[in-house]
Amino acid sequence: MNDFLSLPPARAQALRPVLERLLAARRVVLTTHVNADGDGSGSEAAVAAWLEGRGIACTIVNPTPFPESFRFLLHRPDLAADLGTSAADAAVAAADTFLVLDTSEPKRLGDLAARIPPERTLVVDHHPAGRAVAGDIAVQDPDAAATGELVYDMLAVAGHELTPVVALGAYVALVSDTGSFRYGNTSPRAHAVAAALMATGIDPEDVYRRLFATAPRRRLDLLRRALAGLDTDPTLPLAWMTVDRETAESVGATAEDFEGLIEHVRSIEGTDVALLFRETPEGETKISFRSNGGTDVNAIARRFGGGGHVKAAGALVPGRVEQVVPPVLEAVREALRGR
Ligand SMILES: [Mn+2]
Repeated sequence: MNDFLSLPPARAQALRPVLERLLAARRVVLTTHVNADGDGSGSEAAVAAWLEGRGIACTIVNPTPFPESFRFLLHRPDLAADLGTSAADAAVAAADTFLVLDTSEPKRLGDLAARIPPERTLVVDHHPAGRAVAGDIAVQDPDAAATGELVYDMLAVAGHELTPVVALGAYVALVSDTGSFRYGNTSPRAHAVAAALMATGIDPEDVYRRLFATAPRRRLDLLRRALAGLDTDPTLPLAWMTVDRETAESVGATAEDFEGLIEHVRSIEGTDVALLFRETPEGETKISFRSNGGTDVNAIARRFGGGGHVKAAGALVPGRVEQVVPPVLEAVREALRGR
C-alpha cells in the first residue's frame, strides 16, 4: 500500500527551523490574513492549542475579528483578541515570536503588518510565494492542500502527540480549503492527513453542519439580493456578481456572509472564470476570482494589487463597484481571449 502520509523530505526540512523557533518561544502571537477563513482560523486554533499544551503562551491577533463561525475551535474563549483592543495590544507588546499562517504577504495583514517585527516573525503558508514576505523564516509550500496540512506536518516533525483539539483545527482547515475534498488541491495526502486527524475522534457530520449547513437568516437574504446582481458575458465563459454597499447594509451582511457566494457564480454552466465584486463599508471593492481551469486568476489578481492561487485569488481595490468592475472585466476578457 502507498504510504500517502509520508512527509515530503524537503517539506520536513523547511519546517524544522520554524519548529525550533516556535518551541523555543515563550509568548507567541498567531495571525492570518484579513477576513480569516477556515484554513487560517483552524490553523491558528490548532497551533495555539498545541503550543499552550507545552506551556507556551499564545494569543491570536488577526487584522480583522476572529470569525464567529470558527470560535468553536478555540480551546479557551479569550485565546483570540481583536486588533485595537487592549488585550491585543498587550499580547503584541509581550510576544517574543509571531507566527503568520495562511499568507506570507504583509499587505494581507492589514494594520498588523506594521506592528510585527520581521526578524521575530515566522511564516507557514501554502500560497505561491509573492514578492514581499512578512517574516524571517518562511515555509511557502503550494503543494500542501491547506495550511492545516502543514500544521499537521509540523507536529509530525516534532514528534508531538496529536490531541483532539489540535486535530479538529487542522481538520477544519483542510475541509475548508479543499471545499470538503472537492477542489483540485485535494490530494491523496490531504485525504490521508484527514484520516489521521479524524482518528482522534472528529465527528465529520458535526463539522459539516457547523461549516456549511448552518447560516443566519441574513445570509439567505443576502443571497437573494446578490442573485439580482448576477451577470454573464454573452460570448465569453465569464460570470460575475456585484453587491454594492447599500445591498450589503440593507441585510446587515458581515464579511463572513459573503463566503461561498461566488460558488453560485462559478456553478453556472460553461463558466471558466467567476468573479464576485463587493463593496466594503470603507468604500473599497473586494474582488474574488475563481477559475475552473485554464485561466490563471492569480496573475490577474496581481495586476490589481491582490493575489492567491492559480484557481482562486482575491484583490482589494479602492473605489466603488461602478469604477472597479469594468477594468477588471476587461482584464479577465483579455485573458480569456488570449488562451
Ligand atoms: Mn489556505
